[in-house]
Amino acid sequence: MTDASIPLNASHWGAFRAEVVDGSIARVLPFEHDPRPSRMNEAWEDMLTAPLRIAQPVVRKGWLKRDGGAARGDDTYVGIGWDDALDLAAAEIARVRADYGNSALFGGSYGWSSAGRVHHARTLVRRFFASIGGHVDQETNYSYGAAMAFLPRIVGNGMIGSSVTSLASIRAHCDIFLAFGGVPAKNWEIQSGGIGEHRYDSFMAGVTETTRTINISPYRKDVEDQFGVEWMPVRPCTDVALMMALTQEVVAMGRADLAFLTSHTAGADRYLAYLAGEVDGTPKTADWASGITGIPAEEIRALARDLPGKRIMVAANWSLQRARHGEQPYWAAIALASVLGQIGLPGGGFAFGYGSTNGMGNPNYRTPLQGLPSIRNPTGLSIPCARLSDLLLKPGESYRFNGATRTYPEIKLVYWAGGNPFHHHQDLNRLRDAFRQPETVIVNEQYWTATARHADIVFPTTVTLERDDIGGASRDRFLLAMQKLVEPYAGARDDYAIFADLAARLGPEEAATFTDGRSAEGWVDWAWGEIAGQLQSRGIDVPAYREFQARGYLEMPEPEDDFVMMSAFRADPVANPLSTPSGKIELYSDWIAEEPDQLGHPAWLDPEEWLGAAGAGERLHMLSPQPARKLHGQMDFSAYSLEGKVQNRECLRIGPEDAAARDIKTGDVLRVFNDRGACFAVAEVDDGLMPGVVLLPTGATYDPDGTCDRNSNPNVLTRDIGTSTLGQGCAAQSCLVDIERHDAALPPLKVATPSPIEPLKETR
Ligand SMILES: Nc1nc2c(c(=O)[nH]1)N[C@H]1C(S)=C(S)[C@@H](COP(=O)(O)OP(=O)(O)OC[C@H]3O[C@@H](n4cnc5c(=O)[nH]c(N)nc54)[C@H](O)[C@@H]3O)O[C@H]1N2
Ligand SMILES: Nc1nc2c(c(=O)[nH]1)N[C@H]1C(S)=C(S)[C@@H](COP(=O)(O)OP(=O)(O)OC[C@H]3O[C@@H](n4cnc5c(=O)[nH]c(N)nc54)[C@H](O)[C@@H]3O)O[C@H]1N2
Ligand SMILES: [Mo]
Repeated sequence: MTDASIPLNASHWGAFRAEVVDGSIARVLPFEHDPRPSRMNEAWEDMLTAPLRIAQPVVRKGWLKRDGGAARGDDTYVGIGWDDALDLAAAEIARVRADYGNSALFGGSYGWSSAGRVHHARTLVRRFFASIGGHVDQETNYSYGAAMAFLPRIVGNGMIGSSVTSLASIRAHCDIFLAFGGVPAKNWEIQSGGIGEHRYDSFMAGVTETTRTINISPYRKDVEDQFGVEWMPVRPCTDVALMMALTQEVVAMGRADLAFLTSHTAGADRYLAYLAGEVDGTPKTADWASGITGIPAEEIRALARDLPGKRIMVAANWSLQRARHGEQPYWAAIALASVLGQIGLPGGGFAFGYGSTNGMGNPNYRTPLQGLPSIRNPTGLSIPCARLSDLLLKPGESYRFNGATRTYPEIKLVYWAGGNPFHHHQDLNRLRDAFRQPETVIVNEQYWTATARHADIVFPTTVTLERDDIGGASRDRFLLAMQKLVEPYAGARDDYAIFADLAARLGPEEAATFTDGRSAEGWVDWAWGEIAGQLQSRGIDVPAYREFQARGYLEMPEPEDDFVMMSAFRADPVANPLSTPSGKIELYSDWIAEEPDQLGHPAWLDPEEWLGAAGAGERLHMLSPQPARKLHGQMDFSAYSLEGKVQNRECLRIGPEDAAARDIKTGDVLRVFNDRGACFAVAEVDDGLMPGVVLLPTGATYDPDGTCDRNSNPNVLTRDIGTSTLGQGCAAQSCLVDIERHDAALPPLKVATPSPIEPLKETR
């Protein structure tokens, strides 16, 4: 039993209580109200004192000698005191700002950082740069960037994120739940901001209780076996063809909901003409889709026959759109739900992300959260986040994004805090070249990540157990107190203190704008005041902050739980139009038709790297899903993460036929490669995988030796290209690889130990 008097803290993988004895963690206990706590909490002890924790500010030797970035990623560091480090960094920011202007400063800092809202690193980076005249920022995200950019024109705002039709509505009304990408349990270990309750079991039990559920995915285990759902294996990046064929078969049966198409959609005639083959001579039939998806045509026809007249939820994970032309399966899902007349009905329609993160389908508790207020970026400049390498490699070049043409500014200084681009970006060897372009790279990190190893100045930062904060998520029942439990490790300081000290060195006005006269503790008090005000206006009793902290959490009242996406629009599309150009669901969009690679309606557009590609030959389609034992690259070094590895390398799942064809068995060391790079992994033969597809999760720390990663980071293999000019999202899932057994010894990992650091005196 968890003792509720032990202090509480929280992370993106859950709340927990931690007992501290003599300044170090003796025990980590699950939060008493969490029905399925994550084992990732076991990593906390390693995270506090890991050998990879950064102990002091450091500067790269080559940078001190003005090497122009040549040795970035391969260099030695020198230790330096805080005052000197802050002086160096502030002087460099001031120099770049004076010589080139604020548009030469990049402070994108995409990344998940930690759960607390006050110490949210990315918010602090943005606030810092806004306080000193602005910077180049990043917009959209890696999770569902393609959807963020284009969905507003198709179905209006607010259709991506957590506002999906509730589980209660699905349980009560849905007949068939089409789960494109499944509902993997491991993704439900995570929820941004902090989790009180992991609800995977109740979600899946609720859906499957009354509803026929079909896991449409290359991987059977994208739904836990215990729920006994049907499995329809589909080749990666081809869901759009299946969705179009289902739509066309329903239309051909005379079962399309023409009344709904007329009253609630625009451009249906053009899409239906395309499906009928009137645009390119190819009707998008089950037989046509079979050749693309690998699903027998009769199975597609049988499923199409089952759909009309029933309540259907077309659910797709975010993974489907992290692929070349990832906009298309989402648009085709919306079109399928439209042709079936399901949108806005209880338990029906479309929704994105039920399988992507904890709490999807939860009621909206409106759990209030408050970080530091943002300040408008004076330059107004940003890039779609996944165009990072292009930004650094192609200054002055123009590109299309979201219906407009933009130009990449020339970046001289990169500042990152709270994210790990050498974990998250595609084609890491290209990113390594890109990171050698700027004059200076500054990183705030807790650990010697691959990104810290590519910086010129590294500031060691605290982890959540070393500071007070407030966490939670709007669709979680608990507002969570995050209590400081231990003093900061070695020389680590809060990001807030680092930015406040840098701002002070850049000028009094800068400092005043950044801090607004508050310390970090002052901001926590302020945030609590804001939160308390919001709760009191809803008639909720709020304790004083200290009392909240002592209890560890505040429980939100149970709200109404019958949310149905787009129900008001369904009921009266004239009174409640969508925020699209036509006010309706756009199945044809003039705006999209103007892009050179688009047809203006959902379409099968060649994803280039997929199993049906000309020249795919014997290559395998590598998917790089989210890792089960960690959050992205975080905790890669923890015992819990290592327990899932073999020989310190990540396991690559491969189907029995593909393994046999390559003489591979479980436990064999593999070299995975393509013309962008190579890495190592250990085979795990898995009967849940369809032929031709392998899974290598993200998260292993990039450890480059030329273009080969000594470790298992799939992003040395993925392609660095936008989903399309619409969304410019991350297209990691469109990736072909070769695999061979590697019988020679594995190279030792350099990233298993901290970067080499020398005392400063040797270089000055
Ligand atoms: N191939 C492939 N690549 C992908 C994906 C994929 O599916 N396939 N998925 C993509 C997706 S959806 C995402 S969201 C990204 C995730 O990519 P990231 O969000 O960049 O990954 P994290 O490892 O969570 O990086 C957060 C970093 O912040 C540090 N950190 C934590 N707390 C703090 C703090 O308080 N202060 C500071 N300064 N640092 C802190 C952590 O140590 C960690 O290194 O990856 C993307 N990349
Ligand atoms: N444990 C854990 N959970 C996480 C995270 C983590 O780091 N660790 N990260 C969180 C974050 S930031 C995000 S954005 C979400 C991401 O949520 P998702 O993007 O939904 O997650 P993925 O794990 O990339 O993919 C889920 C499944 O989709 C299937 N899939 C991939 N491509 C295709 C395709 O083309 N068609 C079909 N039908 N299926 C496909 C794969 O089999 C994969 O197992 O996960 C969150 N949850
Ligand atoms: Mo994400």
